[in-house]
Amino acid sequence: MKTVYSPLHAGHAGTMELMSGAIVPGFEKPSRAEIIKARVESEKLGPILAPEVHDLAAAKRIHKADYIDFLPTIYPEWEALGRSGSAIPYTWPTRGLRGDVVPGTIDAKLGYYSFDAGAPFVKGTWEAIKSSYDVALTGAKLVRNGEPAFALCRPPGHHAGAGFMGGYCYINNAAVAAQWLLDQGAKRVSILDVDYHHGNGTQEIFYSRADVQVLNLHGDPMVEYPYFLGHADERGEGAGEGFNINYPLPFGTTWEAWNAALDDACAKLAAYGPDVVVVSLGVDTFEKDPISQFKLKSSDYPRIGARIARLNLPTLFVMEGGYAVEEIGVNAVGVLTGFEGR
Ligand code: FKS
Ligand code: ZN
Repeated sequence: MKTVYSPLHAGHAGTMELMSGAIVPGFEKPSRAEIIKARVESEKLGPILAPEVHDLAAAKRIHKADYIDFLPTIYPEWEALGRSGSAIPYTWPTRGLRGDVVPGTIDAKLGYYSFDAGAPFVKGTWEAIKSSYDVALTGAKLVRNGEPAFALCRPPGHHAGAGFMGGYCYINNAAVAAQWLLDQGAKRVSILDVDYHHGNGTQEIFYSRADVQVLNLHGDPMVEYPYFLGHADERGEGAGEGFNINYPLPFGTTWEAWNAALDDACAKLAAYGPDVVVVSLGVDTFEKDPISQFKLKSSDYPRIGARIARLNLPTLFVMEGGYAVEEIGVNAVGVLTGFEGR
C-alpha cells in the first residue's frame, strides 16, 4: 500500500513534558516518524508520497473555527512577548470557572483551548500540525479512489476535540479524514482506535452522530490517561446512541484479551456496515512501551492487520501513538504487512 509522509513533522522537535513531577524530553519525538518511514522502505510496503496541500476547510468541518484559527497564531504571539522554548498552558477553565469567555492573552488562551499541558508548541509545531493534516487528507483521497493507504501522521490526533488540544494532539487527523470521506459521498464511516490511550477527542467529535461509528480499545480510564473519558457506559447520545463503543482494558492486558476485544469490535463494525474504515493506529500497546501498560508483542501486530483485512472494507490507517522508538517501525509496519496478508 501507499504511505503518505511529510518531512515537515520534524520541526515539531525538542518538546518538553511534565512526567511524575519532573520536566523531561517529550516522548512524542521526530525519530518516531523517521523510524516508521525507514521501516516502510526496508519492508518495501510501497511508494511513499508527499501530501497534497489543503486549506483548513476540512479541519473546520469537525473542529471549531476559532480553535483552528488560533493554532497558527500561538508561536508568533509567544515570540512577540520575547519568549522562546515551549509554549505550554498552565491554567484551565475547570468546574467553577467561566468557560464561555475567550480570554485575550496567550497563557489564558492556551488553557482555554486545551485539556492538559501535553500539547506543547515550539517554532515548527504549526507547520508540523498542518503537514500531518495534509497527510491524513491525502491518505483519505487514496482510499476514496479505491486503494488502502497509510497516513504517517505526526503529530498524532485522537485526543484533540472539537475545540481543544492535549496529549500530543492538535488537529484530529482521523476525524478529519472520516468527515472528509463522508463529504465525498460515504454514507457511514467506522473509526477503529487501537491506540493504547482512549481517543477522547474522536469520541467527543462524533458522540451524537449516527454516521460515524467510533470503537475504542484502551487502558481503563479509571487508572490511565486521559482519565476523564473512555468508560464502557459511554455509548453515544441522541442520534448517536449505540454508535460509540468503548473497550477499557486493565493494565497488563496481553494478546488473548486484547484480541478478544478487537474481535468483538470488528463484529460490531461489520454489523454497522460502513463504506470505509479509518484505523487510529497506535502501537503503544507494545510490552516495552515506556508510558503504557499493555503487553502486546511484536509478533501480535501483523495479526491485528490480518484481522482488520478480514473486514474486507476500504481502509485508511492513520498513525497515532507508540513510544518504544526502537521497535516502533517493526510494530507499526507489522500491522500494515499483516493487513496485506504477508
Ligand atoms: C505525563 C503523562 C501523560 C500523555 C500520553 C499521551 C498519549 C498520546 C497518544 C497519541 F496517540 F495521541 F499519540 N501522558 N507525561 O499515544 O494517545
Ligand atoms: Zn497512545
